[in-house]
Amino acid sequence: MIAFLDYGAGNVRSVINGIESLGEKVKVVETAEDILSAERLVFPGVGAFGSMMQILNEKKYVEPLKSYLQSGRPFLGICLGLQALFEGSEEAPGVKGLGFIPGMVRRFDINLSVPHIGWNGLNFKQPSRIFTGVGGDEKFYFVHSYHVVPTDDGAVLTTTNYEGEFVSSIQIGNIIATQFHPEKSGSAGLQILKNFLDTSVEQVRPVRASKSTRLAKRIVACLDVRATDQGDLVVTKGDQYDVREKGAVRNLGKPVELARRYYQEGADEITFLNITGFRDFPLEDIPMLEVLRQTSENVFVPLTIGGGIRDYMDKKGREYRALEVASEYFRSGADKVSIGSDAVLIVEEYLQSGRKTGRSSIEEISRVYGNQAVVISIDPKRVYVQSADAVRHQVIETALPGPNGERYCWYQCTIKGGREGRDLDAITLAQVCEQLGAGEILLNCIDRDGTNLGFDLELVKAVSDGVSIPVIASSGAGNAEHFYQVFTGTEAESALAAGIFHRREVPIGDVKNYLKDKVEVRL
Ligand code: 1PR
Repeated sequence: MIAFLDYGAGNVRSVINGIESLGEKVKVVETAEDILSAERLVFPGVGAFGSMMQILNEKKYVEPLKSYLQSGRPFLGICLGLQALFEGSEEAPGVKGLGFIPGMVRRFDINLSVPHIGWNGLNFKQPSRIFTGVGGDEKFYFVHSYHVVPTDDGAVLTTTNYEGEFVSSIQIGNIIATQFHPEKSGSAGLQILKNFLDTSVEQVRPVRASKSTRLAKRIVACLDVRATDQGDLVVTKGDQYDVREKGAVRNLGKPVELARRYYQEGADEITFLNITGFRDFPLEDIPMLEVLRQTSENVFVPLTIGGGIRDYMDKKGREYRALEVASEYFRSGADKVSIGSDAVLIVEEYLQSGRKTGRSSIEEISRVYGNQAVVISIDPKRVYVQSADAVRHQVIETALPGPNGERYCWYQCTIKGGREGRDLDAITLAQVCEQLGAGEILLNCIDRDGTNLGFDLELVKAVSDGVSIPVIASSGAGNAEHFYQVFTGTEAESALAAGIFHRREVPIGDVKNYLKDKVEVRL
């Protein structure tokens, strides 16, 4: 039996699913005694250092945890579960960590996008039993803005390169902790979990082919989900957001099955967009929560869910915070939530008042679960103008002239699934959302959606040059070359497709094989 410390953090369900998929049973810690009497303890954490330590103190888990660590029994910390072992963090000045390892947690101070999100490799610094069966060139999934800095290297198990070199895991006897998420790192991650669970496996030190590690460009599979007129929840796909064919909602398959297929085909992430979420009450949208729960049982790559995340009042007049909706999605297996229409309204209000309320969905969810857990889904469309100062929005000069030869355009934001245009441009939206705490931009394009004409490179370039958080290019992918163009022509860290995957026109494997000698990808 594995003792499992769930302090109410984000997506711990996937760690439990990972352990149970390996045939082990988990007992969730409920008392300090459960920690003290544990034989093996797993401590995963997603979110913010400050709120984690606050909860551990409130639950009086700090001293039992320190005693357990001193006992030298098997311990696996994941992400914040690693950072908690240190003395403190720049993320929460003055808040004490467990202090089991001398050193601090520091924010990345680099020119690359922060958070560090995606698949990166490991430089192996000492042998460990968690590496049995690990070849050395595998990539593992990271999602964090802070990294540990031990005062001496004795505890360092692996490092990873991201501009500089940072510590990506530690080992002191049976105490092992990783910054990366084994439960979200596909079969390589499950191997690490399996090794931790089996204390009899031997210590090995894999040898890496290349000198340093590199962050891979991510290929994301997107499932636009909605109910048919008969009420069945299906994956659909729009042509410029129009999902109807001969009046009926296009039905391209069942969400859980398609997500499983894309996992097996090598998708680096899977995104579910509940495209009629703006109409529904997400917490009453049981089918969508069920899709997430079922998917996370056997899909071990990151899951993002979007659609309808906002504060709302239900039929009985009961008020719900977006944070409650997000928490339910995280507990159901999501790693990130995507906010669409609500983000546009929040930014409009911010630009009007010029001040942060601290109560917007972006601010509240990122404060509790960390920036990296909040994605902003943008649904823009091109508006051509005669000159760069024709409108008060951020305008670009375009190489694709308008219907009347216009050489300038801006990207108008929309809400409610492209149904309502707003007086706001996509670049400004992305920049303000970053200031409010968002960790990633999902940049769709209504003009290119479902066209197979390729990504709108000018849009992706304009937005990815304008923010320092990662950008996912989306809409219009028709072949593998389009991915090459967006990864070499813009700063986008990821690229998403839907139609070509649903219609089996270009399998994910073909995209990766095409890219593999050109840009860094996870194979
Ligand atoms: O506004 O917070 O309720 O969220 C609603 C979410 O649903 C938003 O993220 C919005 O992007 C999405 N959405 C709403 N309506 C539609 C629609 O299609 N009618 N789909 C929609 C957005 C865009 C991509 C699509 C790519 C790739 N779909 O996600 O998958 O364009 O497609 P392609 O590769 O086939 O070109 P809220």
